[in-house]
Order: sequence, then C-alpha cells, then structure tokens
Amino acid sequence: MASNSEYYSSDSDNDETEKQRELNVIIFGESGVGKSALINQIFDKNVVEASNSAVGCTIISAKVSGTLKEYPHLKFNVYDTAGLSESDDGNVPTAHAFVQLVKLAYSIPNGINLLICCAEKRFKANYRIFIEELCEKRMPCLLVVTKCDNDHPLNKWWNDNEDIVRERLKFEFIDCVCVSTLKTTGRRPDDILEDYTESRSNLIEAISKYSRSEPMPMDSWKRAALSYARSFYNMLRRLLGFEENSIRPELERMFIELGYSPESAISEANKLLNDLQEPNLMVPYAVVDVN
Ligand SMILES: Nc1nc2c(ncn2[C@@H]2O[C@H](COP(=O)(O)OP(=O)(O)OP(=O)(O)O)[C@@H](O)[C@H]2O)c(=O)[nH]1
Ligand SMILES: [Mg+2]
Repeated sequence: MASNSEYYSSDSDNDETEKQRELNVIIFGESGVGKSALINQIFDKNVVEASNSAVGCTIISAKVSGTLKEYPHLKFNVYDTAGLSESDDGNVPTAHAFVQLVKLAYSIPNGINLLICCAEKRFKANYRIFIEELCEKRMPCLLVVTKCDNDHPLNKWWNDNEDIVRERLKFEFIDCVCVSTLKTTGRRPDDILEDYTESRSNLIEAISKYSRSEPMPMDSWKRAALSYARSFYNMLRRLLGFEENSIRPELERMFIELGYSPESAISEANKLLNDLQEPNLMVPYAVVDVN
C-alpha cells in the first residue's frame, strides 16, 4: 500500500499507547456496492443488513460500535449510509442521499477520523463533491473496492488501475484496499474463505493506519471565519440595498454538480445551511452495539 503520512500520526505503532483509540469512520458510496457487507466484515458478524434486494438496501444510516477481539486497542464507530445513486442527472434520491451524508458528517460529535469510499471496480460517481468541497481535502479518504473475489493477489485491480483511477477521477484517495466480503461459498459452507480473512485484516490495518489520530470536525476554523465574514459583508450589502452573496458557495456548487439549476441550488444550499447551523443538529440513525 502506498503510504501518506500527512493525515495520521501512527500511534498504532506506539507501544506506549495502550489506551484505546476510538475511531469514527463513515462509509459512503453507490447503492449496492457492498457498504453494509463491509461493515459486517469489519465486525465479522451480521450486524447490518446487506442485500441486493430493494428491501435490504440501507435507507436509514446506522452507527455500529464495538471493539474487535483481535484489536482490543481500537474502538470502532462505523457509520453505514444510504447508497448514493450513480446517476448524475440530479435526481432527488441522489441529492437526498448527499444531503443526508453531509448532515451525518456534520452531526457526529467530535468529528471524523476517516472516510471510506466504497466502490466496485467500475465506478464513475463524482465523490469529489463531498471530499474536496465539503471536507476541504482535510479528511483522509480510503478507497475500498469490493467484489474482488477472484483476484490474486487481492490488490491486483488497484495495482493495475491506480494511475487511471487517479487520473480520471482526479481524486486524492489516501490508499486503496481491494476486498472480498464473501465469507463462505455454497460449495464449502463451513470453510471461511482465505480471501475473506486476508481482506478483513488488510481492511482493519488500513483503517487503523490512515485514521487521523484525533477526530476532526467537518468545518475548519478558516471556513467558519470566512462564513462569519461573508455574513457581515452581506449585512452591509443588505443595508445598502444590494443583493446578498452566498455564505457557503461550496454547498451551492454541490447542488449544481448534482444537477440543480443555479437558482434552485441557491435555495437548496440555504436550506441545508440552516439545518447545519442548528446547534443540536440530529440525523436519525440506528444505533447498533456489537459487544
Ligand atoms: N461476490 C461478492 N458479493 C458482494 C461483496 N460485497 C457485497 N456483495 C453483495 O452485494 C450486494 C449488496 O451489498 P450491500 O452491502 O447491501 O450493499 P450496500 O452498498 O450496503 O447497498 P445499499 O445499502 O443499497 O446502499 C449483497 O448481495 C452482497 O452480498 C463481495 O465482496 N463479493
Ligand atoms: Mg447498505
């Protein structure tokens, strides 16, 4: 795996650090790519429903918390999210899923240690909207490619495609882990597949390695200060009878990229901004305690 030490301080390597690290991790990606299956793999248990059927798909987010017996120094809070549609035609479900994702990210107390973008081998969704605009590129984002069942070595796809993915998506993933979440097969229902075990340990090691040592809130102080300055400037413009400027242009850009017209992007961004400014912003999610 390529390494990028900008985001994390590797207290996982530090023997002195016996106290448990708590990691807030959000998993997002298109519908059906295997986000819920990945969470089940991390905990090695069926803790959330993973399914191809419309009934099984995740509609409401879930926070799954627990410690793994092989990694007692880590406590995971993993957030399962509703799938982002892969279409980029601005349909409502896509925008709705994005808005839910943004609200969830803002509402997590203390902030986030790591984002996981979960994808299949072919993907085209423009996640830059989320990472680069809203997280200001400050948050590490690990790419996890699922359904690599027949690949040997497991990371073959990434080894063959890293340059194309980085070039085409212009997206700064901190690294990529290729996994198979299939635990057994029909032919060998009692044998846990080697690829499953290897995928799981690669995944958990990457989460531990790339998670920020401290969780980080979504908004940087710079952006908060900029918003205050813009609000003040708008007050002056209002007094002088001029039209107001946007306080958070990045939210408008998100809606425009999701297919909204500039006018509706402004009103949707204002609506979202109002919600994000709620001091007790609450996003409904199920809470699953694994231990
Ligand atoms: N063969 C194979 N199937 C997988 C793998 N990962 C997930 N699947 C299957 O893909 C289907 C969708 O998985 P989910 O985990 O429900 O996908 P999701 O991303 O949570 O979907 P939404 O909740 O709808 O967004 C399920 O039938 C999984 O069993 C994998 O590594 N290999
Ligand atoms: Mg799901």
